[in-house]
Amino acid sequence: MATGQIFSKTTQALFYNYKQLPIQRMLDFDFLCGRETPSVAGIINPGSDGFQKLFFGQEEIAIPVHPTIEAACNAHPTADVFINFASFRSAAASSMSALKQPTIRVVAIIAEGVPESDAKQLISYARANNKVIIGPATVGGVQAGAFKIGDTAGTIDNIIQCKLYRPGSVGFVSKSGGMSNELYSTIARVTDGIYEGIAIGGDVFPGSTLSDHILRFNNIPQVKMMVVLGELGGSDEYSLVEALKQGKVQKPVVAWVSGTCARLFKSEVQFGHAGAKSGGELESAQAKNQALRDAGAVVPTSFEALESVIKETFDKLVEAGNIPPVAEITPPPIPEDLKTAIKSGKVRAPTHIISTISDDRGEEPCYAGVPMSTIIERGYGVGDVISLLWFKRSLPRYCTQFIEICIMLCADHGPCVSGAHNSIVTARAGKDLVSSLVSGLLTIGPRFGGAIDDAARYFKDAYDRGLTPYEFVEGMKKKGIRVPGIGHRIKSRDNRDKRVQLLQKYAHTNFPSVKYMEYAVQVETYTLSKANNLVMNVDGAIGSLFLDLLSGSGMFSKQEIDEIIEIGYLNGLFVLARSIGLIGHTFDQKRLKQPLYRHPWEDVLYTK
Ligand code: Q5B
Repeated sequence: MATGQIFSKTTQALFYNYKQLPIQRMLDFDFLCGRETPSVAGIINPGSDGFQKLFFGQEEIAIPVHPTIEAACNAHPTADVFINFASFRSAAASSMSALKQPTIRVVAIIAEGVPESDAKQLISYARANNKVIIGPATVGGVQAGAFKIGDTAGTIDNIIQCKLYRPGSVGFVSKSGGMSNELYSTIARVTDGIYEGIAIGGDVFPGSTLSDHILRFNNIPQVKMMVVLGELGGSDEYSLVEALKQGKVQKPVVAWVSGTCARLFKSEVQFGHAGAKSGGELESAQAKNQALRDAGAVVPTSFEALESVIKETFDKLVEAGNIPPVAEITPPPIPEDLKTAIKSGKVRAPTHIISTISDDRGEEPCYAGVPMSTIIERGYGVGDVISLLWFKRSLPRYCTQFIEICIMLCADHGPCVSGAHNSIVTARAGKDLVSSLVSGLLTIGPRFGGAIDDAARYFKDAYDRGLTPYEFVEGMKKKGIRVPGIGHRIKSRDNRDKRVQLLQKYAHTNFPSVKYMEYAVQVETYTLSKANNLVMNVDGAIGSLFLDLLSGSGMFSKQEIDEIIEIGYLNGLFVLARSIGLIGHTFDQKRLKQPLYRHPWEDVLYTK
């Protein structure tokens, strides 16, 4: 066990298990104290490495993350404190591993419930190797103005109120972490504040004892008096009694052992800590308080009187000229996190994204303002969902059914089309679903499946300008543009595309007007007079019929229709539909365990 100071303003720690809040609190404390270097040198997150971004004042810093304790110690040989936020299951093993590192001097174990046999092994190893353990079951400790372990002393507001950003003259040690917060506040009220405060933890076998720290404080010149807060149960306080009796402690010690109320209970009482239970008479708070009083400690008559005896003891030291006045400093303000500041209405910040189609923040997600439950209760289909998310309105059933028919008819067109072929080849190359799907989708474009928007654009323009099919087609030819929506590799006048016929039939029956589609049919009649395969294809049918849907439904203004055509919504129908087939082809190949595809030589014309 160290005999003097264990922390300083340059102490750096390794933090085991990534916990954002306590690390950020340590760094905020550093900034408050005017430290030049962050007190956390590295983080150990078993199995992962990289960096974690945190704030050091206003600056964002990247703290290295290491996969093992050894790696962290090698990377940060001057970091000699190990702050262990492991669970009780792994705290002992990781603490032992840290104690065995030559660079580690102090190990703080936060977990509660570390098995006592493990704790004993850790303690005996630490004592034999002159290392300090704080905990288990502790919040840690603090050297005011220098270094703080994890969550010790709570929020920044509390730290400022307790003046922990600059050193005072009082060494404080307690068992309880929660009560240490209380006492930091009390001590700040009636003295010049804490020099160092340690919570040893409430276990039966603490890694370091109350007397270990009192003896240490005795050797630290800046500590002028000590305050001890013990509790009933165990015999730790008696080693302090012995030290006092043997004259090993020369500075005034104010002490209180809590748990005097245990006598009011008829049976044995166990308080919050594993070690805090009423045992034999000697373990009672009363007996320990009396023993400490007899040994020379200043012991009040009740916990309520503790504050006044701390004040009296401190005032005497001041009067005797033993404590020079502490220079008061104003700590720098810690910049508030944006989230917190926004929440409290102190600041406003521009958003980076604007979204109008869905909202997942409420009790249930909404599509264009329609809650999920309504979508289900009303028996909406995929067409309704598309109409909400793409067109931001509920379209009449005949429209959403048309959308669904488009999706169903375009879901697949066999393994030989460009998209399916790509997905098949990709799946056979051993790639995953998303890669196979995407490689198929990437073939969708002006020739394959992606001619719907252009078909709608050109048909609308030609129809609205009153062009005859002849003027339109020949005009396109002059410009060297193939009429989108016309022509097919295998479909022809005598082998019509059934999908086109089905769509036309549906529209004839359900749409109030099919003027654009009829115009497209006239264009087809003309193109068929040129070549047998210049039939209206599925892209042309959907493109022209969607124009009829948009203009005939009465749900869209002229400006909205122009915008939909301009932006190009309609290829989305083919992309969405064909994804179903491409995923199917990918699964099919994987199910059939097909080997790597290699195109046959015989099928390639090798030429110069
Ligand atoms: N010519 C589709 O061409 C295809 C012409 C034309 C005027 C035209 C072609 C085309 C417009 C784009 C379009 C969607 C490339 C098609 C789809 C989904 C699919 C696919 C599947 C599925 C076929 C021969 C002669 C040439 C050309 C002329 C051809 N098209 N003239 N307007 N539109 N269409 N794409 O058969 O004088 O000899 O030079 O680009 O709408 O993708 O099932 O496979 O569900 O998966 O290769 O249905 O029509 O004809 O290129 O040999 O041309 O006809 O200028 O004239 P082909 P080519 P010339 S549906």
